[in-house]
Amino acid sequence: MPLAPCPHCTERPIERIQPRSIGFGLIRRNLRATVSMFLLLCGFLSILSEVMASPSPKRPNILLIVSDDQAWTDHGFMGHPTIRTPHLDRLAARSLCFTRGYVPSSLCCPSLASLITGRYPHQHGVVCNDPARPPGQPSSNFYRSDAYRAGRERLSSFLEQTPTLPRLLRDQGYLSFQSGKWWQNDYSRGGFTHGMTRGDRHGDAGLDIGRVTMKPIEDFVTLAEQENRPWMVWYAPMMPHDPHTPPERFLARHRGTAPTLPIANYRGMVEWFDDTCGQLLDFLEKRGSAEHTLVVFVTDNGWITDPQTGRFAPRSKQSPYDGGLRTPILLGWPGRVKPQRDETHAVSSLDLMPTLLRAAGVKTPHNLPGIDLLDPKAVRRRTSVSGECFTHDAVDLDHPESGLRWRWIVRDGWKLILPTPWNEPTAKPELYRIVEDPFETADLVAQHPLQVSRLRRELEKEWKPVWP
Ligand SMILES: [Ca+2]
Repeated sequence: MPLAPCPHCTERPIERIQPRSIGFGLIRRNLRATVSMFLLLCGFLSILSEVMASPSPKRPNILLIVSDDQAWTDHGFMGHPTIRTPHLDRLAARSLCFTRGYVPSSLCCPSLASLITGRYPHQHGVVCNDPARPPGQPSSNFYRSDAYRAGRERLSSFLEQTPTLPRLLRDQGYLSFQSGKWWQNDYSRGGFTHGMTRGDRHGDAGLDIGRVTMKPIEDFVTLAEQENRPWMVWYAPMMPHDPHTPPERFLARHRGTAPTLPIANYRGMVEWFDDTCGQLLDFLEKRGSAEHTLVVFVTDNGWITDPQTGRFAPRSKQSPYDGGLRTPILLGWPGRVKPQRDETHAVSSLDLMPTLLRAAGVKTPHNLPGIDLLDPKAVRRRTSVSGECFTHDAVDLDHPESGLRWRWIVRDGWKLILPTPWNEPTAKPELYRIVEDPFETADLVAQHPLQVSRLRRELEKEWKPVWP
């Protein structure tokens, strides 16, 4: 019976050969049939591989923009009176924009590890920036020691034991690229297929991104799209993080208007960072990739500039206050996510893992604490957001609770900060009406003891750490 011609080649229709007699004609016909079958098989395999590699409309590219050490207030779209961020403003205008976002920890390394695993630091184990340092040893010596490398190695192994966003995406055909901050040795340890960082503390060559060049990301996107593969980019430049060294074109306007030069330098850095985000967004638009790309923005932790020293002020980075924990969270996906500003619901960077996996059509690991931010019902149903802050250097990597300084929870407009007796022995619980008092000026713990007990119980339902 004649079969239909192969639509992907010019071969004649294949016929089933009936043996009639042994002879040259039969051999020739058999040979022709074998060649035809081979070509048909090649065509089939080629179609199959194309189907498996093609990004379907439900498998967007993912661009994850992670700013480093930036206060939630310091964007044009968040209402800052002086800082101009036209490119992130443009992204915010076309995004689902949560203004009340949080990271679980106000310390860089645990925050980034939570972002990429969707789990609290005590769950993935990366609770510190650095391993435990012997008393009295200067950090510069420690960073070159075997003990440091062994601790770093241990921390990286934790991320190999925990499902990560790039690893789960890779298993479904995505290519992924790490650039900027990355603490877990080689980028492959987190499951990235491509990247810049090979293992020196928090980024080595990866830290050139943004400050020196954007080309590695552009090259990666070009490569992934040439291979017809969906992609994910981790753009986590050390910006506006110090050193605060903005080019003059970003600094000039602030030099005369900021209260001090350190604040002017920081503001210039924010604008420089914004400019690099604009370069990325423009690049995607020019390539025609923007409409297939889900762009996310989040900050790893907050920052408030000390006006004199230029270092971080109290109540920002490494603190349990909103100056260290709060961040806007943006999700922009043209034609798929309705632009909207949500100033009501508290959300978390822990939500990004389930949100992005679901958007990519990838099965979400069970027991993740986060929700899908693109599901309005889930956003409305959730009652609280919480987190935990740890010491900069680990105390004991086998016992995450050993380095715990504070836990915190936001629920029903309240925020409770709960200090840990073994690391903050003189601190007391603090309670704020966080919506009306976003800078945490009026501690209401004495007036509302029942509220304190209620929120404490809520926290302890999930985890009740004890140490030693
Ligand atoms: Ca940071």
